[in-house]
Amino acid sequence: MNKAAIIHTQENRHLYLVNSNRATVRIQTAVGDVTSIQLIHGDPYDWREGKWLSHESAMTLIGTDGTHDYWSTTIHLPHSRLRYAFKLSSNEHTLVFTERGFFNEQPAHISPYFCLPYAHDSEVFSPPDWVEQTVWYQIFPERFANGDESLNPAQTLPWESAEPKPDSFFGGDLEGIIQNLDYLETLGISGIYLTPIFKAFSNHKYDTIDYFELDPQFGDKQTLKKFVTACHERGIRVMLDAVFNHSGYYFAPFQDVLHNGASSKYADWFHPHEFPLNSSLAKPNYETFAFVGSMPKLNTTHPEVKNYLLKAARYWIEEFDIDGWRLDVANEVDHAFWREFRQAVKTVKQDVYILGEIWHQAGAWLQGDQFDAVMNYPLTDAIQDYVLKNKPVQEVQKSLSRHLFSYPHPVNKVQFNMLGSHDTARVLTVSDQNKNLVKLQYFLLFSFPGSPCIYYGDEIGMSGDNDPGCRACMIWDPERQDSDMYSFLQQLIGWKNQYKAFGNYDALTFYDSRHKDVLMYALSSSDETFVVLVNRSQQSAAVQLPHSFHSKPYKDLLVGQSQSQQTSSSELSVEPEAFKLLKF
Ligand code: ARE
Repeated sequence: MNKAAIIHTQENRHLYLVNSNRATVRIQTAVGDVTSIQLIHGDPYDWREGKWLSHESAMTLIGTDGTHDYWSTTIHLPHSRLRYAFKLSSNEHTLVFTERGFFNEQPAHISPYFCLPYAHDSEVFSPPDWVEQTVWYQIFPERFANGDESLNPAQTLPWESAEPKPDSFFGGDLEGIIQNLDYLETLGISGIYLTPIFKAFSNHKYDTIDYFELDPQFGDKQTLKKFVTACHERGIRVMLDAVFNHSGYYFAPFQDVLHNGASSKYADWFHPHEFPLNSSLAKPNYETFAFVGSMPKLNTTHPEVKNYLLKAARYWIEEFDIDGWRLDVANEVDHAFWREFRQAVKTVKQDVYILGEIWHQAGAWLQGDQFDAVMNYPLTDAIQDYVLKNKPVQEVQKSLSRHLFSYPHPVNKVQFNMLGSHDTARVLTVSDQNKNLVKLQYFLLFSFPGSPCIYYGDEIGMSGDNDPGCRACMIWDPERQDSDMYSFLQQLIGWKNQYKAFGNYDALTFYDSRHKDVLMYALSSSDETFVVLVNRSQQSAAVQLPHSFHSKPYKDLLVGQSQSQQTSSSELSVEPEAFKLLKF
């Protein structure tokens, strides 16, 4: 048995509370090395049965990432306390794995056993319950719709009159979004994420001038209240973008430090390297975002900065009833700040969604004390590895498993899943204008657990290279909108709303399709199971259903609801660049 490959930590990817009396325990073993695992467990003080830790629960092999097999079981905690160990069996022998190493027999003394001391309600990962069923729509406000020309900044260009540049203005505003809420409601989305709308210098507003004022080009606070109310009346949640890692150059406290240097009362609000601060922007002698002189990094460990930003975080919830905060450059702000941030905003609105912008593995922020979710770019990469980069199907399945099993399932169920954003090229562009492959990617996105997001304009077939190309004006001319893509995304949203196992399953199982281009997996929840077959190739693909589904009736959801129950012949053909969604 490969002991070195046996991994169990006290991190929530291996041990988490499902609720105050159920816990999920996971362990990793070298692929193919272990044939069965029994979790030995019990209450550390329960000697009443003459022996303690007297329970054994079989663990289920839930997947593999090619290096490790992943095992899991969920157990009842009658008294909220838990000590446990793993009895691992391979073809040669059985070992008991504990916090203090391996034993040939179950240890007689309690101390080697792993320990979950006490299951507190407050330590159950508890994201807002509305998120897992939410379908988001991301809007870059400057480019969605110009609803009030009187607000146009001086240099505003006519709508769609030019390719966007880093300093272009086209006059998008809140009124323009309000005027198009019918369009969004018809699409079926139930959440809108706006990139920053507070007073700032640029067209992207990530260089904040005032954290308590709207940017005048987007409208006034009355308009924001009207927007949020109109969204809520339609069952649409609203998430704003908080830029707390840095301010803008014209943020008054930074200007004060520029002019008064070390004697400024705001000197410690930032991270100066020396005084006077260099105002040339070219070579900032102070910490910034990404060496960008116009984005001085805020000292979020300073009490005054923390109080100022937390006051802003509460303000937009208290005054405008927003439903979520997307946190910019979240990984470069200290954890202590985010823990206080969570306390502050959840006190004001218990079910506010806290979404961190983190492009890498973010377990350290998702232990329940900071974020509810992160922007799930690693899932985007895995989907595009399969659909666009022709990565071997088995490798894709392994990387998807590695990613999904790096978080507790309750975290996966509320992750913010997207195929692109205002920071990436658009999905139709990276797919070389192949609409079928865009559909496959959006289908995969919606089928995985989490809260999917449509980037504005993707639903009508907009293209665009990376920033600033992906921020073009929304196309409102119906003649130039791809109504087929719009209908397809409506269908995906419909399936997510109708079927619990589509997008928020209890278990996902990958199967070997034995076809180099077909990804095959099952999604199951308590009352329904889907088998998904995706064919990325330009040729039809003949595949066998997994053996456990042979001769079971199913409904092919693409063929239409009227389809009678089909007896599942074990052989199926998947059309080129298409998918099958079979409901068993
Ligand atoms: C401008 C130009 C860009 C230029 C950039 C750097 O437009 O072409 O590359 O300057 O000089 C905002 C604006 C951008 C602007 C930027 C700087 O929206 O248009 O870019 O300010 O002035 C990393 C960070 C991530 C960050 C991205 C951009 O980790 O947090 O870089 N995203 C947020 C926002 C942005 C915003 C800012 C931060 C600044 O979403 O819109 O930019 O407030 C890999 C890495 C990631 C990296 C990612 C993208 O995947 O893993 O860490 O993200 O690439 O580069």
